[in-house]
Amino acid sequence: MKDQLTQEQIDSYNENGFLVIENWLDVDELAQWRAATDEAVEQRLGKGGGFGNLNNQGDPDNYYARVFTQCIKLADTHAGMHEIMYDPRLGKMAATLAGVDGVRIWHDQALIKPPFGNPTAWHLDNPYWSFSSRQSISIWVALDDATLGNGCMWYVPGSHKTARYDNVGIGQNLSDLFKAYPEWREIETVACPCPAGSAVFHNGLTAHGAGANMTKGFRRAMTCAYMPDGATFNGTKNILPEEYFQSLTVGDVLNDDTINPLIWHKKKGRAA
Ligand SMILES: O=C(O)CCC(=O)C(=O)O
Ligand SMILES: [Fe+2]
Repeated sequence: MKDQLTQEQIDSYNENGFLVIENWLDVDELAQWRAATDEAVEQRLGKGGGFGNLNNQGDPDNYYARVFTQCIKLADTHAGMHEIMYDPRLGKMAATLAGVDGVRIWHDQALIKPPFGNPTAWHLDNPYWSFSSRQSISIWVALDDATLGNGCMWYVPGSHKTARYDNVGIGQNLSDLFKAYPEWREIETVACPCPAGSAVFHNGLTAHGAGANMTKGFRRAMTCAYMPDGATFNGTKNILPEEYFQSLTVGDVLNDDTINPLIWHKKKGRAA
């Protein structure tokens, strides 16, 4: 794993709101990530896989179900995925790029764009979540070559700097986000095709989307979203368990290690 970041990469992330690290995983690591993802997704979608509400395949014919198969919090139900996601090297890279002292896992998620899958409409991530931070960050790891033809990631560079908390759902209109941010229509978008095993990091306020999958193959990605340690509850439920959600007051620090494990902290090292 290419886990060392250069100042140039950090500067580029800060400037653009995203960063591609090609061939981030070596061949063996990629095989491990693929195997864990395939198995964890298969378990989750299968009968009795638990966490039934944490995938979007309830009606496989609806539009969103054909954007990608989305399975959330796989590290909670699959030991191999737990090992991958709790690797403090991921947390250190995320914290270093985000410029924060420590990060907690918000949620992991597999995003598998099927053959001939729908595009992923332009959107922001952080407004979906239960905390608001201009330094939230996600890692998106290509498990297949991500190409212009099968739905690689696209970004509006620099949009994280001017994003407000207005957002749109990932619906059928690719362009809805630009109704809220007409000023972004003037910015040249950037495509991020990359070989399998590459990592793409993005800020939770950077506008992004992905094209349709025009090919007969799958475009698999395994991702994880991170919350800066110390972030506070904003009133949104998102993935919080009902009981915990009910116990919170806006402004409370989201520091329950069972729900949002601290995977790396500058002072504490690996805390979870
Ligand atoms: O994989 C995709 O199509 C979209 C990914 C995405 O929106 C994300 O990782 O935040
Ligand atoms: Fe996203």
